[in-house]
Amino acid sequence: MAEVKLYGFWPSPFLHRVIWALKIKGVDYEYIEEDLSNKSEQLLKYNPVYKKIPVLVHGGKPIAESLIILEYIDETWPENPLLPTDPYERAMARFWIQYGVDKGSVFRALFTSTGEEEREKAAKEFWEVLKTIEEKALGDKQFFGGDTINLLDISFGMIAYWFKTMEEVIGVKVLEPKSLPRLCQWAENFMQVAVIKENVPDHDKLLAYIKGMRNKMLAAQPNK
Ligand SMILES: N[C@@H](CCC(=O)N[C@@H](CS)C(=O)NCC(=O)O)C(=O)O
Repeated sequence: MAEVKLYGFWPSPFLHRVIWALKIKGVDYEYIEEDLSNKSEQLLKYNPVYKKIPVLVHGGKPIAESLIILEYIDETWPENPLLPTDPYERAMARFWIQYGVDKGSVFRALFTSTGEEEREKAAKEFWEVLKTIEEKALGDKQFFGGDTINLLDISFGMIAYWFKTMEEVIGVKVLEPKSLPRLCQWAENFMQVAVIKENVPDHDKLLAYIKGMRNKMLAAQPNK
């Protein structure tokens, strides 16, 4: 039995976070692709509460929720630390990670927005979230972690590729150099890190997947 197993679904930005962390730490693992329309018995057994991927199984013990998995990885394999060692810096990184979680609904509102007026309103609200992140969390740093990526970069990583692909699907541009210059530069820096660029899905495949996903979400909302 492999010591570390990872259950995932290829387009999931939550999965990619975990893959990046395992690669940064140099941890070998077995990857198991899930069919989310027909979840395996193992997934239901390992994540009976949410029944979602990603799930990391270490020595037979399952851990669910990507951000919890990231902290587990960081504590279990201390080389190349992902969270700052200074308690205050660590608290600040966690504050911003939580901010990203709290603003998930603003992202979802943009993703499912239809009609110009609704889309513009949702785009403005999401822009405000990104501006706050740019000004208050990133500042003039190359990465949220300073000179190298840390757990906050990993948790915001989906902005740099998933969100940009989603912009193409819905026909909106929020992450623009003119209004978010430092965050755009960060997205570029982030995507140049070898472990990140080598572990994101193919752009066209992801684009097609996000298109289909959005259509399904809209079909499930009869008022859209
Ligand atoms: N908060 C979770 C979100 C995970 C999540 O939403 N996973 C999706 C795939 S992207 C999933 O497994 N969906 C299956 C379902 O909802 O039935 C995390 O950070 O791990």
